[in-house]
Amino acid sequence: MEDLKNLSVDSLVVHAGIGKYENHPVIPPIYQVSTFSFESANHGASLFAGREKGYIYSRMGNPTVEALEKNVAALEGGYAGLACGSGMAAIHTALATLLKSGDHIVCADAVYGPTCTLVESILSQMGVESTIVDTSDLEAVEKAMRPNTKVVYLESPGNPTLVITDIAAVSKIAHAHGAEVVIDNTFMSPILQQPFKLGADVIVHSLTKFLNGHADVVGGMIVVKREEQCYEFRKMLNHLGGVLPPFESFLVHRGIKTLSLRMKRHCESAMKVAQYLESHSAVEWVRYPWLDSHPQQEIAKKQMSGGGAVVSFSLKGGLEAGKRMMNCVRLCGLAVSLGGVESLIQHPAGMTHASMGPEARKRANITDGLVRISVGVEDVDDIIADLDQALACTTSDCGSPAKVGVG
Ligand code: LCS
Repeated sequence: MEDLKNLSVDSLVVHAGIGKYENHPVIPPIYQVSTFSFESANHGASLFAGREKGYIYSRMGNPTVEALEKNVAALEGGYAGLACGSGMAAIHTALATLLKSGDHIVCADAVYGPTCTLVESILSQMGVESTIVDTSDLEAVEKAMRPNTKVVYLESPGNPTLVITDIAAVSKIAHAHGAEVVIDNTFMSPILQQPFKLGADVIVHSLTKFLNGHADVVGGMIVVKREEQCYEFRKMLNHLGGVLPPFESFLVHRGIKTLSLRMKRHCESAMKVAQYLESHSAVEWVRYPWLDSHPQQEIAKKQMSGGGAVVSFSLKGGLEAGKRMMNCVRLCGLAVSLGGVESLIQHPAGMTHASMGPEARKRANITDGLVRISVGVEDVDDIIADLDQALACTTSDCGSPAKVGVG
């Protein structure tokens, strides 16, 4: 990767990670194999002992998967990537590497619902203590730190409230207490936010979202910053076993080639959608990091280079009006997930964040009326026209129109 060092991220998306393969294909071929043969018994033993480099078994390493890992590591400016079978597998593997029984984690309240459940209900069964805080409140983070705190975990912007955490400031606090910062950079992708430059130690991604971008793969990635972190993470992934298969790796790597183009379009369109919603008389409030009305807009502009694709809002008619609107979209899909080329709309309290329970949602400011839209790359006027007709449904009896788009 030495020769890629001076390339901008727009070039890295296309070129990083691609190795040299038999017959010189310009992209990595799909090594759809579970196991690799040895030249001799001694060669096999030598690979297992780490005396020689080479492939053994695809859970332990595969050239197609490795190409993707190198690509994402280069985009994030990290030392290595570890491709996982889902975003949740990446989060679990990362936390299992860094935490043991008796340790303590400080976790942001505004995170993807199952992440909160993993920390509060599953890691706790393994003896890991947790404190959930609003990480945008630096005093609260400082107060939550204990002598046994090993990890501060956060998303910024948080899913789905889009609350922004000052990553550099939280990293300073964590490091002063000997803890590492793990950040889920899914909502921004390395195009819009580079957490290692702000002090984070480990980055996780749901590849399912922007990096793949085409709603056809579930995957995850851990990126470590330093060489010395690598061995323990790889060992944990290899033993927990939640790796990403070669075909999925190929698809994600293919998707990443257009990541910076897509992110530019997502940001432009999401800003227009956010402004449209903010001007609509049926809308109570809108959250989007680039709007002047966002309470942490200043920090957002300091650490991000775009507002992303996700817009959250609430209607004056509350949950019932929100449901009516979601039932009436025709171009936008009524589906969970985000970051794909297609616009998707969903209801966090009833869907993505249902597993957290009402108290955890209240703590994270996820109101029952909050609706989340992931703005895709369709013509933004078509997206706004769809939202406009769906909002009109909230005040008139429209019948139940059949969907013409996705979902
Ligand atoms: N991190 C974030 C920020 C996420 O939004 C998600 C999934 C995950 C991790 C987990 O990734 P997965 O295992 O699904 O690849 N978020 C979803 C959402 O908001 N709607 O559906 C899934």
